[in-house]
Amino acid sequence: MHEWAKWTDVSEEVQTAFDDDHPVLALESTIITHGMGYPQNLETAQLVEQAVRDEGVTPVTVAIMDGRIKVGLAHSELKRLAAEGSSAIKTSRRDIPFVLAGGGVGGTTVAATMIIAAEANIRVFATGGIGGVHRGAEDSMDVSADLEELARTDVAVVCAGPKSILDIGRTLEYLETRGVAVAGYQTGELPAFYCRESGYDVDYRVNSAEEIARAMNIKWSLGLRGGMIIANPVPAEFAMDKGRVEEIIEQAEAEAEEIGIGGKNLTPFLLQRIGELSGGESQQANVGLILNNASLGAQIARDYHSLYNTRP
Ligand code: PSU
Ligand code: MN
Repeated sequence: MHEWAKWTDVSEEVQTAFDDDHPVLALESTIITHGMGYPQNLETAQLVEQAVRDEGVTPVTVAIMDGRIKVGLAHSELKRLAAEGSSAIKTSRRDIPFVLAGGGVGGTTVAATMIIAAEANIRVFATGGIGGVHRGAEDSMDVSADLEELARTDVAVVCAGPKSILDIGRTLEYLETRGVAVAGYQTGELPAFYCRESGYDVDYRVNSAEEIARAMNIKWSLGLRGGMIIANPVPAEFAMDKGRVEEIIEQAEAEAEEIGIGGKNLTPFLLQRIGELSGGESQQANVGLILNNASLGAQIARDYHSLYNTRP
């Protein structure tokens, strides 16, 4: 028997949702610790949680604090995590045991959040962007652990598509190989985070939260392990110009290479430089799309829960 309960604290709000058989939506925390600066990260995290509650769903922000896995954070904990920022450990699958053993604080990535959500029997998770195959991965072999997690862990992930710091074509090929479908929410074209278009098709266009919930249920009731990606385009009013995004990303990539940034530091470095180089425009887009994903994620969580209610 595994001992998740021994290492996990469930917040009061989330425990009440579990007890009352209320729908829940998982949220990650690397975006809080490494994705934005303080206090914008705290404000965004609170707005995201509120957007989920507004849909009648309980938000479950996942993190590690003082060597404990947190399934849901109290307000004071969320504040502490946000203030900790990048001095918290960016925690993916490989990091979980060491962050717990060291008694530290960790912002959980998409991969780690999926693992913890699945253990808590939470099937839907919303975030901004996922990791993927980095540009130049044919040399660096930098492929995010998020993609492997999507292949093995039963959680549906709502995001705004892969950010173009990634090699989008190779990311899609990798996902296809590992059996992970990419569904576009009300679009046939894969969105690319800051932009609504990427030039790539999604595997399936889905038009409603209920359609996604049905596909999730069929997948897992057939024993087809793993997650799926629901790509939700950034709202038009926050979308950035594709040419400008491309210029900024190329500059950020060149700087990363020059300074020799790699491994787990690459994604946070690129995100920070994009924010600086875009003069705040990217942050606005980031907040807009995350809120949009939180609402859609909550609708999917609600439909999946009301149709297939899987909590024991
Ligand atoms: N991409 C984004 N925003 C993010 C991340 C990725 O557009 O905040 C974060 C997520 O937490 C994701 C992680 O799981 O970075 C991936 O890091 P890496 O590429 O090192 O696997
Ligand atoms: Mn990486």
